[in-house]
Amino acid sequence: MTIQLPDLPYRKDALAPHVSASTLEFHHDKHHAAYVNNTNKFIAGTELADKSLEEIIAAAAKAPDKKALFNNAAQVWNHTFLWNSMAPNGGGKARGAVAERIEQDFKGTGAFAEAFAAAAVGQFGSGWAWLVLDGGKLKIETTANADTPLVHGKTPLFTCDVWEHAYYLDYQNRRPDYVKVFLDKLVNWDFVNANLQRAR
Ligand code: MN3
Repeated sequence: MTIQLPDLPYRKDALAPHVSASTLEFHHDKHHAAYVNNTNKFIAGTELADKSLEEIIAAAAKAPDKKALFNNAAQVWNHTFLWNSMAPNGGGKARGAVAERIEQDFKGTGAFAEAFAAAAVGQFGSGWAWLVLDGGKLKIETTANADTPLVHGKTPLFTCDVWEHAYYLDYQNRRPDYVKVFLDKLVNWDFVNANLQRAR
């Protein structure tokens, strides 16, 4: 079994003008594809060759000599999760079950959006901002580089990629503008609710 590059769940121009077709072309067809290819090279002929992506990530996370495999495999997972975290006509006020949880755990949508943006903008260097379920509570977290809440016993609900390759073509150095648009226009609340439902 080899790890496959999944298709984007929408056309490359579906998120424009918030994320351009050109950004998605580089981000999916070059960056995500490279992580997939590297992962397959690392696992070829090893005991991990027939494992699922999640099993590969878990095994590599525990092995200090498999850091490069971890980085690539986790980035494969994080990017597939990212594509589904965004949707055309997404963003804005949370809907469904997660909306109630945001009210409870963050004292409202406005406070949530402010805290998420501060975390995403404040992540120094490359990484990810996440809404996760941790011990039954919603929390905002950031991870550096390829790190993922999956290996820290938390359930990711959605993520925003804050590596420069995610926004530089459209926003140059203006990460705060990109994060604001991500929250206002892109978050796929149906995906968030499906993840929340599955975690119960
Ligand atoms: Mn990326």
